Amino acid sequence: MKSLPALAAGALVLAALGPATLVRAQTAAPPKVATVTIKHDAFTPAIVHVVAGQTVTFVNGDDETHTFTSDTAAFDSKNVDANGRFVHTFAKPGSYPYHCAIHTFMKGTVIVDPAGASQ
Ligand SMILES: [Cu+2]
Repeated sequence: MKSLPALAAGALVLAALGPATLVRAQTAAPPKVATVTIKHDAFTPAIVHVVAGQTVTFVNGDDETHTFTSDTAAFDSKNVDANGRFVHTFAKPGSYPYHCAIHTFMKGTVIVDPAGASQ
């Protein structure tokens, strides 16, 4: 029965931190990798938030070729075949709209927040 004291200690730590602290902890340590997946001619999620310096993995989950092409020439995957992927690291904060060069109705946006932002 060694797990019982460990569980109790964990519960005590959670109780001591409180909900506000938990939210701050999540903000300070965002996921290191964000993923956008194409399904049925749509970027999912259409809008993804990352922090400057983070890498976004773009996955073509369709059975046809697509591209991940920045509207402002910030990046361009060129053709990505079915089940292929493209990786880009967003160093600078800003809003990065992009589209598929083959199916121009496909649109998405990567929003890059400043690193260490308190929000
Ligand atoms: Cu496409």
